[in-house]
Amino acid sequence: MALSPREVLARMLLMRRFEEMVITLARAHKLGRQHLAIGNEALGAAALMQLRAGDLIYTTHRNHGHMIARGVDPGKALAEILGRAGGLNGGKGGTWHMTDPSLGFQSTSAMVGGSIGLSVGGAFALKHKKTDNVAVALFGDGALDEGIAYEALNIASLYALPVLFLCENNSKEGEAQTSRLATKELTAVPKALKIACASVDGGDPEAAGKAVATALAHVRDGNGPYFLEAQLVRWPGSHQTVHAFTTGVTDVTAAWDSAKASNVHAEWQRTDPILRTARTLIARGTVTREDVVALDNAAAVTMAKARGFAEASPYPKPEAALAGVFV
Ligand SMILES: Cc1ncc(C[n+]2csc(CCOP(=O)(O)OP(=O)(O)O)c2C)c(N)n1
Ligand SMILES: [Mg+2]
Repeated sequence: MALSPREVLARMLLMRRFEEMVITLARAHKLGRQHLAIGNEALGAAALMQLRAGDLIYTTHRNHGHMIARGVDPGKALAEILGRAGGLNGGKGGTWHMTDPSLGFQSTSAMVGGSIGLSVGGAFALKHKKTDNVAVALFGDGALDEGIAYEALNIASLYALPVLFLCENNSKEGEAQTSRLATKELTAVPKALKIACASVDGGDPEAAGKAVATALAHVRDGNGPYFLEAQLVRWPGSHQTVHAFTTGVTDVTAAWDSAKASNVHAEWQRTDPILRTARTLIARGTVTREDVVALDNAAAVTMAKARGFAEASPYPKPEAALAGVFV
C-alpha cells in the first residue's frame, strides 16, 4: 500500500516539531545530551509508517524521530525525556533508551551497533514463530565500525533471517565518516556477506518509501535480510552537546517565500527534507501552501499539548527505583 504524500509530510512535521520542543524543554529544564533527528524526517516517516503490528524495531541514541514516525505518543515520549513517572518507561529510559513495546520498540540501545545485534535476535525469534513480521535495525554509518555489526550481519545472512538493516548515513562522501571504515562504500559490507542491498536519497520521502517497500517485500517474502543505506544530509546542529536552534526555528513558509528564506541558512534550507518535500508537493499540486501551514500548525498544537502533559507529570517515587529490577 503506497503511503499518502500528505500524511507523510504531516508525520515529518510532527517529528520536526517534536525535536524543536525537545530543544525548548532541554533549555528550560537544564537537561543534558540529546541526539536529535532533525534532517532525518523523510526517511524516518517513509520507513516507520510502513511497518505492521508485530514488527520489531531496534533503534539508537537518535531514536526520537523513529518513535514519533511510528506513532508513539509524543506526550509520553517528552515525559520520558524529562525523567517523569508518566513517561513511556516511567522516566527510567530517558532520551537514549526509550521503548514502546506496544508499537514494536522492544529495546533501544544507545551503544553504537547495539541495535544491529538486538535486531538479529528479534529476527531469529520471528523466524521460529513462522510469521511474516520483520525485525528492523536502525543505525548510523558509525555502527559499521563496531565488531557486533559484522557478527550480526553474517549470522543474519547465514540463517536467512527476516531483518531489514536500515542505515542512516549522515556522513558526506569524501569527508571523514563518523565510522572509521576502510571503505567509503557502506554497501560493500553487506554485499560481501551476500546480503541484498541498495542505497537511496534519504531526504526524498517518495524515493525512500519505495526503496523501503522493496526491502520489506524482500524480507517478508522469506528471502532473508536486506540492507538499505539512506543517504542523509547532516543537520548542522547535530554535533552539539546541548542543542540550540542552530538553523533557526523551522519556518515552513521559507519553502516558497524568498523573504523568509535565510541567507545564513540557505544551504540547510535547500536540503532540509521538510522544505524540500513541501516544495515538491506544492509544485506537483498535491498540497497547497495553505495545506502545509495547516499541517504545521496542527503539529505545533500537538506538541504544545504534549509539553503540557510532560511537564505536569510528577517525578517517579523513590520506591519505583526497584520496580522492573529482576536480580
Ligand atoms: C559502543 C559505543 N561507542 C561510542 C559511543 C559514543 N557515541 C555516541 S553517538 C556516536 C556516533 C555515532 O555515529 P553514527 O552511528 O553514525 O550515528 P549519528 O550520530 O551520526 O546519527 C558515538 C561514537 C557509543 N554510544 N557507543
Ligand atoms: Mg553518522
